[in-house]
Amino acid sequence: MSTKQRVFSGVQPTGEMHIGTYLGAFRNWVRLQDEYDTIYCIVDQHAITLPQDPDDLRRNRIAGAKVLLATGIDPERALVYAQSYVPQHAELSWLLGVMTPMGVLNRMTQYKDRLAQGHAANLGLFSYPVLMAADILIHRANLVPVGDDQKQHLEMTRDLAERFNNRYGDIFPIPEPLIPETAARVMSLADPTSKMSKSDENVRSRVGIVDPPDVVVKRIKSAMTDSEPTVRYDPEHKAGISNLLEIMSAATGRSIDDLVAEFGDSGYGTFKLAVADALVDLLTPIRERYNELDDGDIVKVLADGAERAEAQAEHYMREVRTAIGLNKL
Ligand code: LTN
Repeated sequence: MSTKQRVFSGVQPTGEMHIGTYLGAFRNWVRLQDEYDTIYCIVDQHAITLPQDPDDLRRNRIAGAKVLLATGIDPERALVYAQSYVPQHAELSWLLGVMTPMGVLNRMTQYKDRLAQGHAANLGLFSYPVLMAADILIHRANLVPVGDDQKQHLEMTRDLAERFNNRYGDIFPIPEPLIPETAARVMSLADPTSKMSKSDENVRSRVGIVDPPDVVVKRIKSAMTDSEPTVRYDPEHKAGISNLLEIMSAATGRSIDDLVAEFGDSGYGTFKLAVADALVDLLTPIRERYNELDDGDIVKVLADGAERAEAQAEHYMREVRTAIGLNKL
């Protein structure tokens, strides 16, 4: 077995993947393949904690995996599969659930946000972080690349692993967060004080990873800015322009200072076109690969991945069941 550290992360197959997810996560996932034993999971059981149309869910699962491969995730190196194909996730989630205090789940900010957004509370939405803990622990992952919004869930995962180990012996490694040096935090183009989100009803708030160039240009041109004409970095007073600077910096690798030096006085129109150009350059190879990939091949990648993931998960689950006293005699 490989001695590399193991990395696990997941992405929900809900709607179109946008540049925030690419620049904040996938781009880093691609790099991690070189150094780690990587597992990337399409977490469709998490997706259904909010209502999903069945056909959309099937479609989004394929499209999501296709985007992953198009960005450079290589199924020969990384394990790519869908959560629902591997029943051990749900099984371990139950076993961890009996060790999870209600009070801990009640304090989860994502859960509280969902309720504040008006979603009806359901048991799955409440225990979402327990399923996430199961995703990570089922593979004995050591490292988990997550953004700020998932840190609390990862913290809870660590606590659960420790509680389990204290009670039943040393079974799970305690997973560490992996915060990339270069993760961009991309904000909404329509409201640059909130994160770019695929659940935002306003499609003008985002750029899709596989959007064609004319759409990229249109979205960037219509991005909300302010009325003072200088391009400078000031997230508090100039959230829109600062977001565009972040995006261009992430897309080109150039520093914000460097961009401000070039575009400071060039006017918003010129600057926006430069941002759009940089994004088109970044996204074009990804879009081309995406268009070449065939749905049938993706279905096969997910099936093969699930087979390998299930074998690994089942191997570890035997030990877990035995530790708890739930093994078949
Ligand atoms: N909740 C995460 C997706 C997710 C995940 C995971 C991430 C589900 N299971 C395990 C890391 C590890 C999200 O919405 N970004």
